[in-house]
Amino acid sequence: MALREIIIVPDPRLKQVSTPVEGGVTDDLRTLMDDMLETMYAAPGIGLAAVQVGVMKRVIVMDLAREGEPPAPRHFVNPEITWSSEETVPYEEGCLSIPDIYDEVHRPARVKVRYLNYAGETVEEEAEGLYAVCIQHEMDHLNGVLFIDHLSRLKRDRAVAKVKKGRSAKAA
Ligand code: K1U
Ligand code: ZN
Repeated sequence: MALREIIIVPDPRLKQVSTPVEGGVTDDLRTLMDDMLETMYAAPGIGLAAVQVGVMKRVIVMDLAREGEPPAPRHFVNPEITWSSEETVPYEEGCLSIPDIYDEVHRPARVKVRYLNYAGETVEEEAEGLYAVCIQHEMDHLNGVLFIDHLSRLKRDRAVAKVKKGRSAKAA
């Protein structure tokens, strides 16, 4: 396994739509997902989309285990949201590609998601709570959408400016 670099706003790759995986779940794809999980745990984070390590494929990893619980890695290849609830809920989101910025986003409270798992099997399940929030945040990444795109233009521009300023201060 290997750590990969997480790309940060305003990297233009974060605004691109990722491409479906063709040919099923291969050993090369499993290596990518292993690397993504290692990178996500090191960050630390609870989810990561392949685009965030510069790979434009429709692949997501996630682990929602709480501190003290055993790891519970999840792998999503070509995920699709097949149903969303009318009811929405707010959640204070963060993003590893927008460091140190957190804000409230409203999203459907429950979704149904269909995807290929690590073994290449098709899974369809209903997500709620943090799982629903996180899968929608990560699916947004696959479509070139960031959580700050759900905020006002003023908040979005301020967030990007703050990240840029932080990075130039670190580089100096
Ligand atoms: O996609 C990402 O950038 C990862 C992001 C996922 C996410 C967080 C919150 C709501 C929706 C999606 C993160 O993991 S940000 C870091 C984070 O939430 C966290 C870090 C350490 C412990 C617990 C949470
Ligand atoms: Zn994110």
